Amino acid sequence: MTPIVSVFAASPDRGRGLARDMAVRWALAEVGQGHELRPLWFADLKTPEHKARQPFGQIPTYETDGLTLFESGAIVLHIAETHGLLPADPAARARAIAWMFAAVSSIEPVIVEREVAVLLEGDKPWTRERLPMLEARLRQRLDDLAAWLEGRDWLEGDFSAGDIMMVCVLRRPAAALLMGDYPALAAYVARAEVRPAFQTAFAEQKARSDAAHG
Ligand code: GTB
Repeated sequence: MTPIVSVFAASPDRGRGLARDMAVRWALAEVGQGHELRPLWFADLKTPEHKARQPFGQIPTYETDGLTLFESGAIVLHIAETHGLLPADPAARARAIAWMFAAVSSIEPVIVEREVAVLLEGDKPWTRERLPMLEARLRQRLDDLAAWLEGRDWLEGDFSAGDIMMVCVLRRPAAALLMGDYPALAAYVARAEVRPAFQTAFAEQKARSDAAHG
């Protein structure tokens, strides 16, 4: 069966490739696996029908041959495992998977915390005091990641699913804003963005967004 990916019918990021279906689309493009889309409006997300696919009523989901999967990281891992987007050597494979977890559990939370403080708590009295601390935490993670990437093209040997997850996280606005201070990270993201599969996935989500938003 051709896999089905649920995506926003009209992505609020207006085609910047920031919604989490981007990682799934990119992984599918890397392995040359076609897919169909299930475009959903916000009102569709919290229906029992969609919550049966995604317990939290979010996108993306992935449906294929008797499997319905949620969580972009788990979906990318499944695609990587079934289509060879991870190293064959078991130790190298485990390291690549570790980087997928690092992206979503060590790097992304400090980015999201900074974004939430500005976007959702910007009017709260404590935000002004918290922001320097949140920025310092984010910079600490970016410092360490930049040090790791020094002299490396990809996180661990060849390009892998770990890079897909990490680059998608680094493209989030709060991190993207700091890339000028991190040339090694900026170069890493740029290297990923010129990959044909990234370009394909980006163009596809942008075309859908342009059509929806006009
Ligand atoms: N942990 C889940 C996963 O990775 O799959 C998180 C999924 C998720 O957050 N989905 C969002 C959603 O469905 C869409 S991506 N939200 C609707 C809801 O919760 O009701 C959200 C998103 C938008 C913009 C950026 N950005 O600007 O960087 C990143 C993510």
